[in-house]
Amino acid sequence: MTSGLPFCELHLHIEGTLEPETIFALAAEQGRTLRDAGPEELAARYDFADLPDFLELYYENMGVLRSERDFEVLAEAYFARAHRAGVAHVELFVDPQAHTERGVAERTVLAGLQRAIEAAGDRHGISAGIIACVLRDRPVDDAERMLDAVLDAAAETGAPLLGIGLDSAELGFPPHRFAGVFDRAAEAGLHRVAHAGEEGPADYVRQALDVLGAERIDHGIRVLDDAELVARLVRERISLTVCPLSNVRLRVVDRIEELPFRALLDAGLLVTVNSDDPAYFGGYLDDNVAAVRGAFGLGEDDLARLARNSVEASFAPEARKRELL
Ligand code: ES4
Ligand code: ZN
Repeated sequence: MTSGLPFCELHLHIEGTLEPETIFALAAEQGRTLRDAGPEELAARYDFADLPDFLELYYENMGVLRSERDFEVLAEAYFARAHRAGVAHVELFVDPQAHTERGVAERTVLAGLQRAIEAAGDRHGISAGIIACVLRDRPVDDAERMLDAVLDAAAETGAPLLGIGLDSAELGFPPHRFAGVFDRAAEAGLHRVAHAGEEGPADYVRQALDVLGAERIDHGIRVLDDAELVARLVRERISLTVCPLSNVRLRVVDRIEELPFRALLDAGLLVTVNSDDPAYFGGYLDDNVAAVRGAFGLGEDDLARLARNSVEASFAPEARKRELL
C-alpha cells in the first residue's frame, strides 16, 4: 500500500503493464516462438540506454496483444495489482497506432479495455477512463486517422474515452506538429494531456500548453529550467505526472535522489506520482511512492499531499473527487 490514502494513477501506459510471463503465455497460446527462451531471459534485456531504446522493445513485445480478450486480460491484471497498491481511480494511456499497424482495430482494443474497466468497478471499486495517445514520432496524418477511429470505437463500445495524449520518442518531435489533432479532440469534448520535458527541453512543455492546450504535463521534470513556466504551471494548477522509477530506468537521471522532486513540490507545483510502464521499470504505484518516500524523506503530510494532488489533477467527475478527498 501507498499510505492508506486513495491515489489516482494518471500516467500509466496499459501496454507497459505487460509482464514478461504474460508475453510468453500469450505467445504460447498463439503458437509463436519468441527471440528469448523465457521470461527471465527477456527481462534480463530490460536494461535501457534511453527512451528510444526502451520503446523499441516495448513496441516489439506488444505484438502478442491481438484479441479483445488479450486487452481485457492485460487490463484486468493491472487493475488487480493497482488495487493492492491503493489506487482508486485510473486514467490509462493506450497507443492505438501501435496496434492498428499490426492489423488490430481500435474497436478491438477499446472493447477489451472497456470490459476490464467495468469489472474493475465491480471487483475493486476502481473508477477508470482511457486516454488515447498520439505517437509523436509517426506522421500527423496517422494521428488524425487515429482520433476519428477512437471516437467511433468509443461510441460503438461504450468505452470511457476521456482524452487525447501525446507520447513515444520526444527529442526531435516537438508538440506543435499535432496542433490540428488536439484542436479537433477538444471540439469532440476530450481532455488533452502531453508527454513533455522528459528527455526534451522546457520549451516542449510550453508548446504543449500554448499549442496543444494540454491540461496536464506528463513527466515535465525539466520545467525548473524555466522560472516563468513554473510560475504559470503553479498559477494555472497544471499538474506534472512524475514517474520516478521510469526516470531512473530510462536514465533521465542516474539515481532517484537526483530527481528535483523536493524542488518541484517546494515550487508549489501540483506534482503527482505514477508508474508509467510498471512491467518494465521495476514497480507499480506503491513501489514508486515508496521510492520517493525513501529518497526524499517524505512524511505522512507529504504523502497526503501527493494523494490529494492526484485527485485534484484527475479528470474524475466532481462527485467522485469528493469521495476520494
Ligand atoms: C513511454 Cl516512458 C514513455 N515516454 C514516452 N512514451 C511512452 N510510451 C510508453 N512509455
Ligand atoms: Zn509515459
